[in-house]
Amino acid sequence: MVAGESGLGKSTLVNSLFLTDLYKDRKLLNAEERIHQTVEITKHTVDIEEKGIKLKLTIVDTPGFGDAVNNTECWKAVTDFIDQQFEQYFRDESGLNRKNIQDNRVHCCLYFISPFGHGLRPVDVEFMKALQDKVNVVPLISKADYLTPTEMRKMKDRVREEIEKFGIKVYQFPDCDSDEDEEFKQQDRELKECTPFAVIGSNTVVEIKGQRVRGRLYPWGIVEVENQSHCDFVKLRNVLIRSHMHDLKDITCDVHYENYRAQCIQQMTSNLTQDNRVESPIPILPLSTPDVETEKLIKMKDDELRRMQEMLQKMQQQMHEQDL
Ligand SMILES: Nc1nc2c(ncn2[C@@H]2O[C@H](COP(=O)(O)OP(=O)(O)O)[C@@H](O)[C@H]2O)c(=O)[nH]1
Ligand SMILES: [Mg+2]
Repeated sequence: MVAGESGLGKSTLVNSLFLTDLYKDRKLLNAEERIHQTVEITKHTVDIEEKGIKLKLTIVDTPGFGDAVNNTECWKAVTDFIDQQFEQYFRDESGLNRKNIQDNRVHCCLYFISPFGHGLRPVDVEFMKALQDKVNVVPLISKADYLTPTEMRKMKDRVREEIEKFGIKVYQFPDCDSDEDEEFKQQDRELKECTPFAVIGSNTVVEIKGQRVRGRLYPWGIVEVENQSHCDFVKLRNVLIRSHMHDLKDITCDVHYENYRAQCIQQMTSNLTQDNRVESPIPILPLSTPDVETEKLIKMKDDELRRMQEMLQKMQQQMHEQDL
């Protein structure tokens, strides 16, 4: 998923990242084919092949904030969308056809930071905080071609410091195993030092020395999306679909989804313990069939309730006898 302010190049980057094949045989996109402003959450599914393994990747593009006059809670549509995917998964998991669940949970959110400012803005801090317990947040500095290498280094340092200062939980690249070879460890170190990744997106293919590459053509030269000395695009793509894809999925499943699931079960049980004659203010999730664990929890709560009622009756009886 991509999120962040409008106009930072989210849709363009998504195109550059995964939709390459769509444009394989074309030279330059004409005006009508250029990306339009994103006005609603849209999903694209692409088939990619990585080392002979076929993957179905879903990309969720979100309309950027900043176009509206009031940006209060501008992350709501995005966090709601993430919750909806968890809810669907929770229902499917509790249903009969548990083996064939389609996993639409959001495994990663690329959060775009503007290269024009001085680090994070308050809205960035709030947006990322709203996301941090629901999804793996990977912050990116967009439109890297706007900054010189020195400016970019400063910007990265600043964003890293502010993430720390404001206590924002972004995706943590896992430590690499101590038995890995030195070259791998070095690459891993470089990767971590490079964060937050600076990226450049482009929908156009330009020709450099007879080779067609994705790039941006300026009067003074060409910026190449996949040139590692121009930006971190290649690193980002590797992280997402090669090196860290499994980790992103694992964290989603073990941490973010578990959080959601625990909250759901808590809500369900608190609904059940309320007097059932009184209409519950929080609607119980209309699950098709509760799974074994949920049923166990419900039974436990029922037993507890029964015990409490018995105790209450006994106490009342004792009080009554004392009165007599
Ligand atoms: N200089 C520069 N411009 C970019 C880059 N990526 C996108 N743009 C341009 O920024 C504008 C907004 O891009 P878009 O992808 O629609 O942004 P979104 O609103 O975040 O989805 C378009 O004119 C793009 O061509 C980039 O990396 N560098
Ligand atoms: Mg867009």
